Amino acid sequence: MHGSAFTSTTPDDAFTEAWDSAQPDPGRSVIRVDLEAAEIDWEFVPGVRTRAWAFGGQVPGPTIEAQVGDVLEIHLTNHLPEPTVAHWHGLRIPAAMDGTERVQRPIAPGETFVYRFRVADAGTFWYHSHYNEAVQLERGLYGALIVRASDEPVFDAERTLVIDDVALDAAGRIRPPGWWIESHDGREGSTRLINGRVEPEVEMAAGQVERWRIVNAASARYVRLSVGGRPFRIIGSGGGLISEVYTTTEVLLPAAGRVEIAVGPFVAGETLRVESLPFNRGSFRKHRKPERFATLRVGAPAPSAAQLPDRLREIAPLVTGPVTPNREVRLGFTLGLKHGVEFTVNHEQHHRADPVRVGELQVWDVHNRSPVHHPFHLHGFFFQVLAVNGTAPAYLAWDDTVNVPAFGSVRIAWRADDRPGEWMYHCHIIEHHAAGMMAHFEVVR
Ligand SMILES: [Cu+2]
Repeated sequence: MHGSAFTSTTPDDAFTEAWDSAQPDPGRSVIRVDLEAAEIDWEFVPGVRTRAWAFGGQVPGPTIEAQVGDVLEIHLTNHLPEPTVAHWHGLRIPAAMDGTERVQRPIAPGETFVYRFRVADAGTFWYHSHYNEAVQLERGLYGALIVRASDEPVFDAERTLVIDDVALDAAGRIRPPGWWIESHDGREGSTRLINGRVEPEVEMAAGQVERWRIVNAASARYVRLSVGGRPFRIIGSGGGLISEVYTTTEVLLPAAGRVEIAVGPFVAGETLRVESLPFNRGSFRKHRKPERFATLRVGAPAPSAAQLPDRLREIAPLVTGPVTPNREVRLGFTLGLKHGVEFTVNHEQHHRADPVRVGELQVWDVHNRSPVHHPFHLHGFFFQVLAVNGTAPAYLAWDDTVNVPAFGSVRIAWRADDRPGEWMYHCHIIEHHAAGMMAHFEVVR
């Protein structure tokens, strides 16, 4: 990793400033959450006890819920045998609270660290370890984080589905990280999980419409989500509600991606497969058949009070006409001794990128110079996708994670609000990130 001094403030000063600035809006509150990271026994598969690592004694960790304008005060105690940190994926919080090794000393075994920040945006976010991630994320150190606005669309029910997979050996133990194929593909396990359980059954009432908040917490797996092949409506992405309802029968969730969908109504007695359709992301491991994550059973009818407007949110486009990008990000790879395949940004592992000035429009072309897809994640800020392989997306949205297709490119636009400090972007295939496909940069005033 490249050493780089903090030029504006020292981390301690930045941390104190962030702490002091975390005040709830009028009428909102400070929500204290006590989280313990510890080794537990967990039944990913019923009857099979697996040593896992978890927040709050469960996989996923407890869903943290708040309203826009609340302050979350999260006391994280580390009972693991090694250090950890927690990253608040998608939240626009001060750099000092971002939960990476760049902005804080890792939390040693036995230590407690307190994160404190105001939540500014409604949406489906998640938290996860950002330390030794190939091990810690795989073992279960992740959870959902839901922030609601005061005027959400009305549904009959809401559920949060956190997708993952785990690679278990015959004795039910999590396999240690592999080498050549796994360093290229990233870790994929054949035990497919929703909310920490293998292919669970989900039941909903006939005639009702539910809001499903879906998080892909897998280390590497892409999920081309289908609900029995039926149409569903996309209402949200990584950065909250999208501009207008988009009806489809499938949606691609790269690693770390989130989507919110309106599901139903269905007829009593129906059984639907919640599954991933075949998808080729360029990995050695192929997904040629649909793979089931859950079974949806439709029970007795119940009255519906769901009201979903077509227009969900006003999103002002950051770019309207032709525009010249001010930065190129090139995702590439090289062969090396440490991981077999070393992954790079602009030909450098753990790249040091140019600073970004507060308020200045950023238009970045992210080029993928490799034969595998990469999910590009920007910490701490939302961007708008302007084009994927030259084509504008179907709807306007805010996102923090976007798939960059193999040998393809994505153009994004974003603007840093006034949160100076050290930030990063990286591929969210955990093994690619670890092997160098990441960059640090500073946001400066
Ligand atoms: Cu990657």
